[in-house]
Amino acid sequence: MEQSTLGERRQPAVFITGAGGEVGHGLITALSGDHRPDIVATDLRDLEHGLRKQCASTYLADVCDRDALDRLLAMYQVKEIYHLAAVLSTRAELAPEVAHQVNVNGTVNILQIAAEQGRMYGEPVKVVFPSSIAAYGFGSLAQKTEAGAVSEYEHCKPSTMYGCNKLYCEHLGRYYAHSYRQLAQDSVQGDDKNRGVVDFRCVRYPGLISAETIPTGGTSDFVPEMLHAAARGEAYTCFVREDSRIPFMTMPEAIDATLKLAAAPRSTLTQIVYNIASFSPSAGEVAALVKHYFPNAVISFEPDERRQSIVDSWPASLDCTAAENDWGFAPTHTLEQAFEEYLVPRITKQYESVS
Ligand code: AKB
Repeated sequence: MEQSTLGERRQPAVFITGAGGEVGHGLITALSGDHRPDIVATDLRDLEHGLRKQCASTYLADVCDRDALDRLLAMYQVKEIYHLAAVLSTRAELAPEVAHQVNVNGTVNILQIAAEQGRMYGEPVKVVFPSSIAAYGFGSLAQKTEAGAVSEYEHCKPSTMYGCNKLYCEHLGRYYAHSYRQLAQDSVQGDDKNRGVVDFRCVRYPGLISAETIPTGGTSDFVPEMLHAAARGEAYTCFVREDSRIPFMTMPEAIDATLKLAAAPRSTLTQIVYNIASFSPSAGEVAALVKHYFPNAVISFEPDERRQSIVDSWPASLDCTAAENDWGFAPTHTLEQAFEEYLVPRITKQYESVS
């Protein structure tokens, strides 16, 4: 059967892996608007009902199981993939080889599927990939402080398995976008900005703060954990020093930026990887704001030296000029605005509704 005929018989779809996670939670809601292809969502565990009903189909699937992914996607013409499935930095240090399996082999599976579908339909499949500030690595706090705001290609010497995984997958995505099977007779090369079989795009997420969900397994979790604990009236012991400083943004800003990159004409993109962030507070500055809004909050600081060293290896702030110039990235909030306009109103409402 002609490939094009085969293609016409399949349902166009947007495929999301790791859909039940924090980013997936916000992305599904943002994507499930009108005039969008059906959402096909997968995760290792069932999605909560509110997310499931926004998807055309949801499946339990492991991104490391290529056969399962092939069977699952055989019914769809995949137009876009948001590959969110990952083992984050802290959890990855407890099981580094498992993290490599999920973070790298899982991503290879997704890129291969995208390449095969891109060849089948004669148009590149868009793969949107969340990398991380974990892709950076500083050898000392002095080096981190001296570097200030870093661009995408400086100081990329990660000290965590998660950071190594994310940096390698950035390079893999560039390969699939521009050099895939470059010596094969039938290869479809990506020229400067078009064609090829995979249209790979990547944002490096900073720490993310959501009013709706609490992260698990990350090393930047101290900020959302601190805020949610205060909103629940629980004491919080912060695992990093008060002066610890890394870039953050709110989850809505991260989702908006991700979709803005996804929607950008490929011809306007001068890079594969883009930094995004909104503010770079210290843990102490966040604690002061939390106490301003939750005066009864009890926050103490007991640094965990090993998790502290991970945070100290990450940049204090990011240079987001490339994202601003290429596809119009712009932060929505300062830290203070984020608390006043989004975090405190939504988190208060959320915990009032459950109390
Ligand atoms: C983590 O802490 O591992 C993640 C990240 C910064 O990518 N939230």
